[in-house]
Amino acid sequence: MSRLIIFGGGGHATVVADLAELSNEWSDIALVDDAFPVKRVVHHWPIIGKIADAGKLLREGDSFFVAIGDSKKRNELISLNSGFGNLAKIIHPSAVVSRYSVINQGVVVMPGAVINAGAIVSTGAIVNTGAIVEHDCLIGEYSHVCPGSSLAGSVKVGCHTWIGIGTSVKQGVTIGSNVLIGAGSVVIRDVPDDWKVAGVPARPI
Ligand code: JB2
Repeated sequence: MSRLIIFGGGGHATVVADLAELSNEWSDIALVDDAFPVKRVVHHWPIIGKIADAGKLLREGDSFFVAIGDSKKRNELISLNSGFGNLAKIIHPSAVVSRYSVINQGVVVMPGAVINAGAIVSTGAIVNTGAIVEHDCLIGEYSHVCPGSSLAGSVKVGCHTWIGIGTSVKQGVTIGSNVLIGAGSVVIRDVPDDWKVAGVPARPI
């Protein structure tokens, strides 16, 4: 079993460390965060250095995971550190993940999420608590499906897109990259890159 170093010390890192501990896949779990050395512990997990020092702290065989909600930062840190350690993926034991789906490295799948057959979740994406990713969906790199959101079959989501909490997306809809979908939206039409939409049905804001 290898050591897991989690980047970040905020809410997301706490949840990810908890999940990683439950999985029993790693011998030790430690964090790196810019709050070091002022802050040295999150619950019982030690903070062992700053994020910029991670390259020096990662030893051969270590795994790492970037647990920072900001997708651009997550992207930057995964790219910077992939030469130093093995990028992990973390799946909560209560998530239902089809053996016919593909979950890439750097992805976290939170408690109670469902990912059905044929779905692809790309590097660095977050499938948050209780989210549903139906058959043949594609979640692009570093996108975030927030808690309780439901994507019906064959929905395509680009990269760095944020699907706000409790959103529903109709079957077959394509959502672009760098899109923000407001909380509680119902998306029934395609959404181009860089748009911000919200409401029922979702409209540009
Ligand atoms: O450039 C940076 C950065 N560098 C280090 N931008 C941001 N936003 N954060 C950075 N950090 C570290 O990430 C900070 O030192 C801090 O420890 C952590 C951000 O913590 P925070 O609690 O603000 O957010 P989060 O990323 O843990 O959680 C966000 O994303 C989750 C997915 C929140 O929106 C959560 O509510 C959400 N569940």
